[in-house]
Amino acid sequence: MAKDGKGGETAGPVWNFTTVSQQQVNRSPSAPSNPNPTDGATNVSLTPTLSWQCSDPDGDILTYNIYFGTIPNFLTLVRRVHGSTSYQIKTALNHGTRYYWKIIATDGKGGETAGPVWSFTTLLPIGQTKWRYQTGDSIHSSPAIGPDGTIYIGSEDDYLYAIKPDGTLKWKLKTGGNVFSSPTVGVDGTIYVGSDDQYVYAVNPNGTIKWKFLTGGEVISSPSIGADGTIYVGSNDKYVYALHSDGRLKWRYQTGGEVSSSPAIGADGTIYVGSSDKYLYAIATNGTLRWRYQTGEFITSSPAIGPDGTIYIGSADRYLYAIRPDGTLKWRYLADRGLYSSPAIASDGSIYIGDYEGSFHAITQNGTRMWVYRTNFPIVSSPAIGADGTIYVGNHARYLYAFDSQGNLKWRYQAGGVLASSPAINSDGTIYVGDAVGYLYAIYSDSPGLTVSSWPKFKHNIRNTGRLGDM
Ligand SMILES: [Ca+2]
Ligand SMILES: [Ca+2]
Repeated sequence: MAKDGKGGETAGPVWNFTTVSQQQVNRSPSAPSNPNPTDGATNVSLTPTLSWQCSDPDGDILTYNIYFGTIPNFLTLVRRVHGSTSYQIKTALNHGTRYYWKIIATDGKGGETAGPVWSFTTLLPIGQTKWRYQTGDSIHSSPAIGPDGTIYIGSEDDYLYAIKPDGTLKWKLKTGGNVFSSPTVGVDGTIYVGSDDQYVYAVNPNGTIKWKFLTGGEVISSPSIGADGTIYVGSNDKYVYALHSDGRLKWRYQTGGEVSSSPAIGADGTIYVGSSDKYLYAIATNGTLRWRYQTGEFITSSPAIGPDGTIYIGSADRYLYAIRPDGTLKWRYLADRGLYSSPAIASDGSIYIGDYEGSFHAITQNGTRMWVYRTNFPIVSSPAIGADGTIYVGNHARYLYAFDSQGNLKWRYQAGGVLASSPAINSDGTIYVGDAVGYLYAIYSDSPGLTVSSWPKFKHNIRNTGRLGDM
């Protein structure tokens, strides 16, 4: 009402308002939460069911817009579901891929709440090819993996190869003969390898020769590296060589036969190596003989060393020998045929080795048989044991086998040629192995690297250093 103080008076209309009750204000849904697969999950199925939790404070039935994709900022609406908090992806996703997803909840009354972006990674195609690289001739050499993930392997096309983790060539270095020898990588990245041209090569990580040392025979043995950087390697001239890291001769020790076995270095620096003269040798770091142990046939197998210092080595006489550090026999185990490959040791101390009959043996620390898997084709590849206990080994039937610790076949991978090369397991689960038609394979596995044991593979570790305790 307005008065002007002069008698004039005009009444306006009556206005009113009502307070709105809280029930009538629409409230937005809560933020979607509790995703499944959980945020950051790995090894997720290729057809996962996505689920989440969400509610509306008003009890509204919610509709969810599902955004999905491989680029977090560019997710696309793939589905709208009403009243349900799950959705199964029916078209298989890609293996080993990280996917991102987000839920936007709407209540049909204008209320809308977006959840955070979640992600998960699908499982890898276990037992399938990641890539393969073809060299010019057969591969009997076993791969070593450098600190940057480069894979080094020799081929009978006379080259040492450096292959990038994506399967492309980094460089190759021509030697004067077949490279049967398996490369070894030093802590500084230097690669050491032997060749049929009778040289031991030290190669810089860029593929240039640092030095080469001439022996008197083919170098099939794989170099091992002592704690002080000394390089130990056998030659078919019957000698075991100790070389300074600059390539000078430190000493050499003459055995009675060709030394294609690769040295294993014990905790005290003792060098253990087999010879075709049937003996296992224990040589002190100064080049003198500590002892030798005679087996019944020639030795091409390379020693593995147990957690208690026991030396395990196979002989062509069909026995796996367990020799105490003082050179006395602990036990011997009879295989089905000659042993030409090398044992590996699991985290519980059990020993694995394959024989030329094709039988793969699991043996306790006491020398008794745990199980045998008969592949029926010769095994000259040495096993590698994964962090999950899976054992990988190749055979002449062109298969790479994956056994569980009970001796059950998990899967097998068929290569193009005989697998005489011994597998290496990278920390990401990729298995590298070469075959007799010249391919280096990268194969997916679910073993996150090597098992923690005293000797999980040929040459002890992925760098092939052959020294107990070396990482
Ligand atoms: Ca609402
Ligand atoms: Ca050749």
